[in-house]
Amino acid sequence: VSGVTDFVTLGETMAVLASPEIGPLRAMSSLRLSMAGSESNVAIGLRRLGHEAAWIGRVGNDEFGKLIVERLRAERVDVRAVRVDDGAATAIMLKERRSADLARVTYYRGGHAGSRLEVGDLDESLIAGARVLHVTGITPALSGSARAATHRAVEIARAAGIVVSLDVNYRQALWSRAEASEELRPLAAEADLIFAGTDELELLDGRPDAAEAARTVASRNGCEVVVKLGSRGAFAVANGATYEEQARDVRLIDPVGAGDAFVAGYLSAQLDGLGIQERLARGAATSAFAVTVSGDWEGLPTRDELELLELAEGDTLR
Ligand code: KDG
Repeated sequence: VSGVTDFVTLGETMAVLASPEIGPLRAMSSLRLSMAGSESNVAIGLRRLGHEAAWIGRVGNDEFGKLIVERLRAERVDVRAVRVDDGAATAIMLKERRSADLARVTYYRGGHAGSRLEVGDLDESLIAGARVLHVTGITPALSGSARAATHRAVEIARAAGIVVSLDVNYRQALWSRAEASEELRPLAAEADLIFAGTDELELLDGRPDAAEAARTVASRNGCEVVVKLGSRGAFAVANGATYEEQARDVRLIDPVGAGDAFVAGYLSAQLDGLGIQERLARGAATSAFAVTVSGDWEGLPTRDELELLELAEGDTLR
């Protein structure tokens, strides 16, 4: 089956309990309930930009699991391959605004439903029929079965000849740098497109200099490497050339999810057949939208909103 969807991804999505205000969590009298997961954040981003997108994962048979599936459905993400696991609860992520500029995230996710993802959960025809498979370094950190599922998904995608995208997304709460490096190097070798932060590139290549490491990984693996620099923008290396893009100058409210928004923008432009410079520009635009709103994905733009960034500060749309 081909042309089933533009984009497919897999991973763990959690319930989110977020502080509405700045300060330690214990000082709050209420928390905002939502959900997030790096991979489903990207799926929502692509969907809002008008692409088909599917998410594969497990949720618990509980209120949080229902919340996740309902929100994804409301965003029109394809959830046909989502499994409800009776044997474990949906994981939770706490988000604290410890200071105006510092977010702190705590996970309650060891052994929860999402980490029980396994090879049998993969919808092979959905993956093989997509144009892009996107995986992150979070999923293989969750469990042995989630790791095997990640590898199998990549194998299916490679066999079908579709683009394999990997976001390194190192999470120190889940594994050590040494473990991540050992696991992610072979995964990166299978990817056509790698997204990484500067400190994450070091996991794929010992070189401390990001530009040098990006060039080495790109030429060794024969792939495109995109390095996210946060407020300093991003650059990409492909076929020996380097492309740069500045970040948009916006007021930062919540940086969590900026990387996923960037990936969604970049992949959207790629699906539209645009070149690397335009992919970087769309990534910069989508991440600018994401960081100006609290929530990991709530601020992601629709396609017709993209141009709003060009309006002058303080403008009102009438
Ligand atoms: O990139 C943002 C994600 O990290 C967040 O939404 C939750 O998937 C998540 C994680 O593992 O931290």
